[in-house]
Amino acid sequence: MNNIKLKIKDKIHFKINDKTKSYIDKLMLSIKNNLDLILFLIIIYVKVMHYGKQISPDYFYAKVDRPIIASILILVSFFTLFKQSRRIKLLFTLDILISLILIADIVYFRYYKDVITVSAVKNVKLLTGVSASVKSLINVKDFLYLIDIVFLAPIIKKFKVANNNKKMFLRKACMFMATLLIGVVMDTQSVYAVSKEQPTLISSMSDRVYLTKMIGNINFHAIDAYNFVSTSIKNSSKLSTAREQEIKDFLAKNNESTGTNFTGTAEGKNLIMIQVEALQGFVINQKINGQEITPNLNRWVNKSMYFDNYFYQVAGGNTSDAEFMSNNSLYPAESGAAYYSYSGNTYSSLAKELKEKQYNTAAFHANNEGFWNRNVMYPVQGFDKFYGQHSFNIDENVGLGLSDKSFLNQSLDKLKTLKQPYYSFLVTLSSHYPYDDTKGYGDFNVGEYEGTLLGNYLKGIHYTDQQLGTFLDKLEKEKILDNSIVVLYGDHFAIPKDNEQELYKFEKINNATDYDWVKNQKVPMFIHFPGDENKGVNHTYSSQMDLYPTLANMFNLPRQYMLGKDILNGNSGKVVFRNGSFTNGKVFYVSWTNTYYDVKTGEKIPETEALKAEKEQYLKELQYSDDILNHNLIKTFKGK
Ligand code: GP9
Ligand code: MN
Repeated sequence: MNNIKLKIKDKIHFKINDKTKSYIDKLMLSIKNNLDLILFLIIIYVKVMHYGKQISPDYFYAKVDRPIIASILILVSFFTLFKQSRRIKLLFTLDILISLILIADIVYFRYYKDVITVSAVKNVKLLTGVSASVKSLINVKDFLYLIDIVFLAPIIKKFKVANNNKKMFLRKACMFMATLLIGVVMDTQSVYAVSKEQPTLISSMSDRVYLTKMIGNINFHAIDAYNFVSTSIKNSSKLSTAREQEIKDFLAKNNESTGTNFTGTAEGKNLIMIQVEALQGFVINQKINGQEITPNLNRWVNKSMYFDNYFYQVAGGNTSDAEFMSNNSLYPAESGAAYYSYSGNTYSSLAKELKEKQYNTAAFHANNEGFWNRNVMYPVQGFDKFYGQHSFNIDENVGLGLSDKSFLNQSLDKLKTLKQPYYSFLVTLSSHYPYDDTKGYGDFNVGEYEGTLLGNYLKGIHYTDQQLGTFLDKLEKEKILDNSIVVLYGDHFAIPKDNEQELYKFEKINNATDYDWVKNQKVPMFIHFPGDENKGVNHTYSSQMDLYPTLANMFNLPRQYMLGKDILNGNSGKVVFRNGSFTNGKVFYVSWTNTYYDVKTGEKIPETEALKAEKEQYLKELQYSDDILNHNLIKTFKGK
């Protein structure tokens, strides 16, 4: 009996062993058949992770391995379709290519604290710093990215490729589908998570290092390449002659002189333009607990021509949109940031036109140079010099980076070295959302707002006001203002829609409507003339789109491609927002509810034929702006 039992056991054991063995054999064969793919996945994963750790030793997004693996799987999937002999060579070449990109990225990061984009490569001649010092930026360790290539080359030569059998095609197709699907699903999940956390980050590419930290280097370059190609296609596709003519006619009409007030009054003078981070209109001439929030700006507002109905119109490009509009009088991009998507275009920017008049032009902003693609866009817009993070001694941080105090002090020293006449464009940083870095400005008493976003903002903007005051006073004392025009304005809102109730409470607005929201989306803007001339308040409804035409008239610059208006001539109160909302100073149209409000009473009013036509006209103008950007029309028009 026992014997029989043993025999049966043996048989089963033998059978299992047989089966396991055949499975193991199959598995081994399958591993051997795909060894190149597996190895590629591991090698590239290690390299991309290593790069990620180098750009962010302090913080590395914990789940980044997921999008990194996903992106490599997508790459790998296409190679499953090739014969192994062919595939090995292709994967090897791709390994070399990715390694070189990683080396370039790491070298670029060392200088710019940023990730390379196609447009940066295209504009490499314009990039200051990195092109001049590539040698000194390269580290011997960087070549470790190529170490596997040295070892793999001889192995690949000797590697025996497994035999292909007839079933191969079907198997290949299944493998391709499976790998691609897994990669795409995993990648989509990661990209979706990023778009949930920061909705505009992917389209605007404002902070590329952060984005790369979240989705990995391969995904970043894939998105960037896709964006570049799609913009290039739009750029090269031709508009119909009729449409081109229509835009040309509109521009000609829109750029006609509307009067001679202030024409040429600033010619030959320096221009010092200061864009202030998150300076929103409601703080001007306001007090909290009996103290002025912005005592210095209030003082300078009184010494200047002050525009108290000046709106910001930024869209997906936020700060960079404010810069873009103020320097070009073109609307922000339909989606994303023009500073990123249209950095390959030709512009007739303020700096460019002033340069034609022998001005020296310089931009100052102490954040890393690649943020908002400034290192590309400043030269494109005609700035000879860009004093970015590398040009400043980062000796004190408040908020996002160098404190406004130190930034403005150091900028003043640099400004004094510029040959006159000059155009200096300064962009501040400290008063950046979420305004919770109280190191520099903790002692301003905001009473009941203590600990709230609005309270923190009041402290933050009070701090920046102090620094701006000191800067402007110094300019005056050192007689720089005798021969300079100073323009100061806020880039965009400070209080986001999420915190609107805090704003309404501060403004003592009960039962707020959309109109209460939109009418608060103003930023201060003033133009200071030598000797405090022309001081006073100008109530014209105006916007960031109007700054360049206004300055063009004052500095006698050609006005050909601007979509805004000269605020000091004519009586138009037109302000058009990127989402199609608009105001003309009498009526305010809110596009997201399709509602018109009477500016004087704040009451809703019905749409009239005239208002409808006006609305449609403004939508048309936004499309003209899009066409100008998408088809690089300024280049076309200039060429003709
Ligand atoms: C970054 C700074 C802030 O350099 O300009 O940009 P924002 O986040 O306000 O658009
Ligand atoms: Mn900003």
